[in-house]
Amino acid sequence: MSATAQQEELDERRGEPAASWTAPVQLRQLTAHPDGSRPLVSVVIPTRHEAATIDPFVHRVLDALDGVACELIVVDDSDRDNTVEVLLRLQEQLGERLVVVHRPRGSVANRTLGTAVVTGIRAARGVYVCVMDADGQHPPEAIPHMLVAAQQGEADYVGGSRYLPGGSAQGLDGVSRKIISRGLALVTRLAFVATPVRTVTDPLSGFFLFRRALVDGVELKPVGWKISLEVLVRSHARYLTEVPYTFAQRADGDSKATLQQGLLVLQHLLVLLLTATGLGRFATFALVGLTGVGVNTGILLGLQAAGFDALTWPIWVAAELAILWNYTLNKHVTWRDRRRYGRWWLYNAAALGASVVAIQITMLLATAGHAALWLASLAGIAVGMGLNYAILDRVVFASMARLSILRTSPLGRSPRAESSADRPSANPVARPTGRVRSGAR
Ligand SMILES: Nc1nc2c(ncn2[C@@H]2O[C@H](COP(=O)(O)OP(=O)(O)OP(=O)(O)O)[C@@H](O)[C@H]2O)c(=O)[nH]1
Ligand SMILES: [Mg+2]
Repeated sequence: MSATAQQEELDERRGEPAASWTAPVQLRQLTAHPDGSRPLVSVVIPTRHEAATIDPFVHRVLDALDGVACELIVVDDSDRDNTVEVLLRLQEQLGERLVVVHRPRGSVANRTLGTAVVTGIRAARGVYVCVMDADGQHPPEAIPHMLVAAQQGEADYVGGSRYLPGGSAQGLDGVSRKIISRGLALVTRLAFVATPVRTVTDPLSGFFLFRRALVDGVELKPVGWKISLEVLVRSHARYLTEVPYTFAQRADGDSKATLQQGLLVLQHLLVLLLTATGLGRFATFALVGLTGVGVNTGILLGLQAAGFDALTWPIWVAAELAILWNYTLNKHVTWRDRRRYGRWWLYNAAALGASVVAIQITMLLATAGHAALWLASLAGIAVGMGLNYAILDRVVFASMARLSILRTSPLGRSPRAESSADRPSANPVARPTGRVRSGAR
């Protein structure tokens, strides 16, 4: 199936009642992974002061996944109740199926829900990882449906959605939280409108499932609570779908959600936009271009002041020196992470090509299109700049290896996801041997 057809099918099926993904025979196929050596799914559950809920919840998850090869990884940051003792007792009964990571106060630099989930993801061995809360607000019964959706649609990411037909956010406390939640989901989709995230109805869901290989080699650095967005954006997930679910009332214990967490979502959005989408790189490129305009004009005026005719050889010298200036800055600042790939002659050729296109567009708009000269010129500059950026990013500052992958991968799927999907676990976090691990990161 082609990449587009695959995403089209996922889009068509999105919003279907969860049960329509599931047929008994398909569910049975979930019980084993072909190589038999690792679970099909690792369920990552962060906890903080959930002594009252965690025991029944763990049993509820295991019941929901009856017959599915699974493991549960609970990452606990409690320090004023006995959640960890409850977990230890559970582990005596369940053995390998329950992994407990305890992070006492002071054991890690940044002890938050976000880092707890990342710790759980890194400890996971399953083909898929599912992340969910421990307070009963996310229904474990939906996990098999998510697994089927992931397998049938070959999706990289299956989000639980409160906002698809069939889903509900009824358990969110109060009207204001409901409005804030909807508003933040909308802002997120708009902010990432240039990426597949725009199609996700609930991009900030705390309940989601993804192929573990998707985050192999991807550095996850969540700001605040919204790990689903961190995974979606940093992994550049392409094949996405969602399954509706009802966000229930908290079963027991108390909420740790605060206004500060809500504000952190906005900070997280900004950080992701600037660092993970290329927007920050483009802004730097534009700034460098602006300094280049200054260099060009300065040299031209300087040579004119020295008595040369600016419209003969000085105009070429000024342009070339400005290109050299831009090249140096772009190489050492804008594309500093890929600076070893940039070649001066290729950079020059790209600048020349983009200038020719910009001039042609300006001329076409001003003559055939009868546009005002300033408008035609601005349009030419905008197109030339976009083209120049694209060539620099995709060709001039791209490694030969990346270029050959683009040529040979018909689906255009991420080489990381392709190569590691069925590789045995390269998990850097050692497995615990039946005891609670303390202070793991
Ligand atoms: N490990 C860890 N887990 C946390 C931390 N803060 C919250 N959690 C867990 O993360 C999950 C979500 O926290 P909740 O307080 O339920 O937040 P919420 O679901 O957005 O808010 P409510 O709707 O009010 O329950 C729960 O399982 C918490 O126990 C933390 O700092 N560390
Ligand atoms: Mg909750």
